Amino acid sequence: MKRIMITGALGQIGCDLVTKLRQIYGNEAVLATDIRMTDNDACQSGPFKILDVTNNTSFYEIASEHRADTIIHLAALLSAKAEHDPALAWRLNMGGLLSGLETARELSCQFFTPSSIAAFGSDTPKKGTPQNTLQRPHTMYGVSKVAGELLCDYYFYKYGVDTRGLRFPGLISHSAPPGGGTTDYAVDIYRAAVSAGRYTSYIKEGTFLDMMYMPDAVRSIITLMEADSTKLKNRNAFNVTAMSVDPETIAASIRRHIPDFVLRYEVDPIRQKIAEEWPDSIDTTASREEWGFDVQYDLDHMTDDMVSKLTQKLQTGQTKIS
Ligand code: VAH
Repeated sequence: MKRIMITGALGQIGCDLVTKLRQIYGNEAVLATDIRMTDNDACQSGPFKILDVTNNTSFYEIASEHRADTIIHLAALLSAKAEHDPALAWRLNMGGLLSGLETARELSCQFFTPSSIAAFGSDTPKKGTPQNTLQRPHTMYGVSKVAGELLCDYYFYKYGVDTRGLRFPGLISHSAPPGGGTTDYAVDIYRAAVSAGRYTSYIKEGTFLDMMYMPDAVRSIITLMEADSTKLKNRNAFNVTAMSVDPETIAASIRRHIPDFVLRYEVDPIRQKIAEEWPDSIDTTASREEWGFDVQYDLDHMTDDMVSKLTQKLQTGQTKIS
């Protein structure tokens, strides 16, 4: 990776990934793009372009002008929003992916796009979910993730495009608010705990889901993209996770800092149904063996950092964090 173009740069992963890649490769080497511009650091600290990823011509022209050798394609509609408008989700998630893959093919770029544990369905083994197993999701987001994994495989085998991807769990970050996912509760709970000392969860107690702290997710993308291509057997869909938690386990970790933290429940049936489709805990053997995946944050280490960073933001009035 030398000259990188990122789509969806203002999203939850994009905000942290742009910052990290610019630290490593230099501001000018990392072009951030998104459908809109904001005062976010991704727009201010280096090159930024407005891009509708479903516009194939724009995607190609912007990548070519940047002389990109790597495309990191993050723009997508997440699970809860996708269930609200499945047709839009299909157009954006698959149309944008196809534009990105065609651009990567024509410009000989390396290509990364995330899959998700949402690529598994209710018939998939829930504990220790294997790298290769049944994938029959009943959400539009999950369908687009399975189709995306297969499309990226196709571009590798048909055209030799160096496509790579990770099946991410829920990702937790203090930098960017979540954007329409089902696991967003695991971000909101920290923001609410620090700002108000209480949170009402839309996901039921006992609903265990895989999660990962954003610094580990960003490091995983960079490690995978720099790995030896000849060693990647599962290249577009590596299972990665750091922990399996439910609202109660996160609350217990938060109470190590905020002893009076109160957790209540108002279950959202739509997002609860989505969450119950997903694994409790996935197996990461292939990632560890094929490209050296590891994590630096367990639940308590993540909580320590989240509470510290969000408290700093609250005290300095940096952002409205609740
Ligand atoms: C979502 N955060 O909730 C995303 C993620 C595994 C969940 O793909 O839709």
